[in-house]
Amino acid sequence: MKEYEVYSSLKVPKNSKIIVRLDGRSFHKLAEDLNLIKPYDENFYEVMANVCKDLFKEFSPTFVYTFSDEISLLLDKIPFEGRVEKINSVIPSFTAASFVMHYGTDFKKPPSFDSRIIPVSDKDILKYFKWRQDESWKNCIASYGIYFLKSKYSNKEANDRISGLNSSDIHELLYQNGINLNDVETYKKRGIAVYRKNKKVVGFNKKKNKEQISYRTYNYVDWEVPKFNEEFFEKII
Ligand SMILES: Nc1nc2c(ncn2[C@@H]2O[C@H](COP(=O)(O)OP(=O)(O)O)[C@@H](O)[C@H]2O)c(=O)[nH]1
Ligand SMILES: [Mg+2]
Repeated sequence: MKEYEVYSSLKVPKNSKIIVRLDGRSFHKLAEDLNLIKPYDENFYEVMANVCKDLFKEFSPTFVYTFSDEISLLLDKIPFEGRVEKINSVIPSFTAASFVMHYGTDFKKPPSFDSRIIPVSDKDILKYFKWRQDESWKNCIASYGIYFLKSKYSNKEANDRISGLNSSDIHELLYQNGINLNDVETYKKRGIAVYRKNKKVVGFNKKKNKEQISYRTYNYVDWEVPKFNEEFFEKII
């Protein structure tokens, strides 16, 4: 029967880094069920950041990035010998389980995440994460925009109005009404990243009878990421 498992030999390209992107399934519904605060629920973001930390510990990616209900993992060391079925099943199920554990509440329905694999060359990495960060910013504008319009109009009217506006129109509309998006917290605009950092450790060398400095790596959750640029990624990758 083993020969019926026709997809089991499908593998990611050899010698290529990959990005795995996970996205919460029907999280607009889950947001309603859990009464998530609009436009941004800080606890939800805390939970997603903790899920990223779990992913970091389990799969040793080089970089993890999250905003809204999505997470991207940059993997240098490819797990499961590159088997697509394994990567696209174990990582999203681990993610959903971690999400439930950190949320610590009763769910109306079990949450799930979809998963896709994107092989990338080194020059694509910055391009990819800039693309997702641009989406984070667009999402920020749209979320504040619809939140504001729904505070003034019916849901239908608010939806109709926002569909005729592009991001800069919404930004301007909010600004005219005293909401300056430049002042909102960085993570809402630019997302959250997890990566390795060096920590300076000052110890004492008894033999030499003097202080000794060493460096230890640790997993850092960055709530204040800059606009992604080459310099930022040079330090990480
Ligand atoms: N209220 C609230 N909802 C959120 C927050 N973050 C994500 N969401 C919801 O999650 C959805 C994610 O978008 P998308 O993946 O396109 O929708 P999906 O197909 O329903 O998962 C958003 O449309 C919101 O409804 C948050 O901080 N607060
Ligand atoms: Mg989703």
